[in-house]
Amino acid sequence: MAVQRTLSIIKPDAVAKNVIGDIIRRFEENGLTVIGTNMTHLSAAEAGRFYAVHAERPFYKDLCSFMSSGPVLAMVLEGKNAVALNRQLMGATNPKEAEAGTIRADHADSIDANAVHGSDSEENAANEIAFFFSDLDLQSRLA
Ligand code: IDP
Ligand code: MG
Repeated sequence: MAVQRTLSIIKPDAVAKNVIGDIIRRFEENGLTVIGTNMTHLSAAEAGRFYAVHAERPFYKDLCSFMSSGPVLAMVLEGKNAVALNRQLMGATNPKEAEAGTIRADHADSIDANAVHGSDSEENAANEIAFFFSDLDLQSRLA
């Protein structure tokens, strides 16, 4: 398994619940390393740019409004198979379908307010990381 980087976002609902530490603990205990963090409050236009791939979906406007409703914590995670591993730790998009013990099963209230974002491919991860970070912001700690 190759070492990869992926983007995680702790969404406004989970930041408001003060569970940043619990979410990061799950990443670290499962072999992922946090190599960059950026807490920011996106404007609706910035959220719209980040989620441009969903522009035609019926939930796009609500998604942009939710993602700009409060601060988020964007993070770059590094580790073996990081893209799929992060998705596995997150659980399904709809928390009602998320496997027990996943971040969304434990912290998400609905398909809208679902606690975390995670890149879904290595290619999207590279683009999403570049949205929030410059290379100079990342501190790889590979042996
Ligand atoms: P993902 O976050 O698990 O990758 P995506 O399909 O990429 O899920 O959708 C992006 C985000 O858009 C979801 O996390 C969720 O917040 C929102 N979303 C997706 N599908 C729906 C829906 O059917 N209704 C409302 N919001 C949705
Ligand atoms: Mg997605």
